[in-house]
Amino acid sequence: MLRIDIVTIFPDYFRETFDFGIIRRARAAGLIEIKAHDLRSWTSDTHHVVDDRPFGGGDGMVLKPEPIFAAVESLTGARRREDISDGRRVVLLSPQGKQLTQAVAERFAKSEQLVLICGRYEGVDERVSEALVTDEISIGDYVLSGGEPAALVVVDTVVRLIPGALGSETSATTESFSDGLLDYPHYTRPPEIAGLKVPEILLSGHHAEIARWRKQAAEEKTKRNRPDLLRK
Ligand code: 9D3
Repeated sequence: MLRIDIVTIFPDYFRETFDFGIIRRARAAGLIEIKAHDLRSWTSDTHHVVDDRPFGGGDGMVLKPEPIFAAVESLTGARRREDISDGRRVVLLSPQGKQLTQAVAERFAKSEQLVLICGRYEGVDERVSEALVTDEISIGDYVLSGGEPAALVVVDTVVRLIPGALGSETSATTESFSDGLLDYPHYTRPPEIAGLKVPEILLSGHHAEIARWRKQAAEEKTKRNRPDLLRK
């Protein structure tokens, strides 16, 4: 059983998503428990303030450390990274993080608890990343307005790796990225649309030739769209 706790100032952002697709299936099968928590519930002032002005000046606001430390303590029992037991991960979603990869997701999928902290505003007080989180993760080189969409991406990639979560679909380990190439092109009926035909070979029933065609098509597509994958 994997327990996922998301710490956010927008818990409602996640509400519907837990009731669809892979997350719903994994919850129903008892494989995961997932909850979005309001960071403001760990404030102690009457106005539930979670942000403050940056020391040293500059634009925008910074997420205060105290509510985040309190959230992690109540969710994990730990006040600092070194007290977080093996099997628990406290993940800060931030543009300054290491990029999420399939290998990172595979490690996360083996844990018993994932606490996902969603950054907001200009950033999060650096002491959170220095002393509390086990992993600081970005989902890629583009600008989001906060960590919430990134947390959803992490949850989706991780949950589908849990044995049983994919149901009848093919096993997660035999899929795209495991051989370092993009997937081969897929076709279904009809055999022709708008003058566009399905490659003849796929209708032939020659399984060995089909496999060879798919390998080559995957390589061509990878070269065109993701040459970086071939250089590694
Ligand atoms: C445009 C403002 N930026 C430069 C001054 C800094 C900035 C602060 C906060 C940029 C983005 C964000 C909010 N983003 C995230 O919290 C975030 C994120 C992302 O933006 N891209 C990829 N992965 C992630 S994970 C969290």
